[in-house]
Amino acid sequence: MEEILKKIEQEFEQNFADAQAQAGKLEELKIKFLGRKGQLNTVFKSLSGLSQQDRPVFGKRINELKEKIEKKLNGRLTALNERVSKASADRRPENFDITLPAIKKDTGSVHPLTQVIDQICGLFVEMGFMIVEGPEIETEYHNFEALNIPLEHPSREAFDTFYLENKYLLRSHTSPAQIRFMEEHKPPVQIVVPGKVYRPDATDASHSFMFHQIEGLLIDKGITFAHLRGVLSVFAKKLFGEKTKMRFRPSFFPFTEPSAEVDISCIICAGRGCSVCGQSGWLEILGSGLVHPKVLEACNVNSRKYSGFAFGLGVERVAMLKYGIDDIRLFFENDLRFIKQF
Ligand code: 2NM
Repeated sequence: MEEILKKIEQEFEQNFADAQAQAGKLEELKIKFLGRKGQLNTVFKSLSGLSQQDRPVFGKRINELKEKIEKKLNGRLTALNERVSKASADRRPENFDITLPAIKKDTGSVHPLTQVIDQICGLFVEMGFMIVEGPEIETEYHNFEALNIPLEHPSREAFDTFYLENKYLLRSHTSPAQIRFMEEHKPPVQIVVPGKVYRPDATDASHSFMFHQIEGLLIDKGITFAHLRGVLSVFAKKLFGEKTKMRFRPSFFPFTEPSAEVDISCIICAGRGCSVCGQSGWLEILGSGLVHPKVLEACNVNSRKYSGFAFGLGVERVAMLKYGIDDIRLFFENDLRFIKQF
C-alpha cells in the first residue's frame, strides 16, 4: 500500500510539472487523480483488503494525499484565472508591447449651448440668483393664464403652440417654472431658469421649433427699473466685455409693465455699424420689464407690498453672436466637425 501511494504521488508531481500553466491539462489531472474513477478512489476501494489495523492508517494517508493534490491543482487554477481576468481587464494580452504608440481615446466635449448656459447662469449666481428648473410639459394655466396672456392672444392658437392631449402643452417659454416657484416660495425671490422651450416656427437659419431660454426673476420690497438696469448692465459687461454699452427700448409683454427690449453695442463692430447689426450698431439680446401686478397676484404675492423685475434671453442667439455662428440648425445636427470646435 505504501508503495502504491508513493507511486501515485510521484506520478502526480511529474504530471503536474508537465501541465505547468495549461488550465485544460490541470483539469484533466483533477479527473485522473481525484475523479470518481480516479487513482485515489481506486486505492480507497482496495482498503477493504487490508487488516483491521492498517485500514485506518492508510485511509488517513490516502485522504492526506488527496488534500495535497487538491490544494496544488486548485491553487494553480486560481492563479491562472486571476492572470487571465487581469489581462482582459487591461484589455491587452500579457505580452503587450508597452513601447507601441497609445490608442487615442475620444473624450467628447461640452456642447456650446451648455457652455453658454453654464456661463450665463454662473454670472447670475455670482449676483445672488438661484438656478431653478421646471417641467417642459406644462398646463395652459402656468404657460398662459398665470402670466396674464389672454385667450385671444395669438400665441394661444393651436398653430402657435405644441398642444398635447388633455390641454397639456410644450412650454413656449421658461416663465411657467417661475410661476411654479412663486407658488411655492414667499418673496424675496431671486432666480434664473434655464431650459428648453418649444414654438412651432418654420425652421430656417434663425428659427428652430425648440430652443433654449434663460429667464430671470427678482421679487422684493421696493424693486424698481433701476435695479433691473443695474443687474443687466453688470451681466452684459461680464458676458460681452467691459466696454459693452446697453440701451433700453420701450416694448410690450403681457406679463410685464412697463416692458423694455435691451440692446447691447454690437460686439462685432463696437457700434460703428456692420452686417451683423444691420448697420445700426446695436444688437437685441433681451426682453425685460417689471412683473405685472396680475402675475404677482396669481401667485399670491401682494402687489402693493412687493414688486420685481423679470427678463428673458435666447441662448442660441447669444451663442451665435459670441461664436460667430450663422445658422441655428448647426447646434442640433450633432455634426462632429461643428461640435468639436468648442
Ligand atoms: C421675457 C421678457 C420679459 C418674464 C416674466 C416672468 C414672470 F414669470 F415673472 F412673469 N418671467 N419672465 C419675462 C419678462 C420674460 O422674456 C423675453
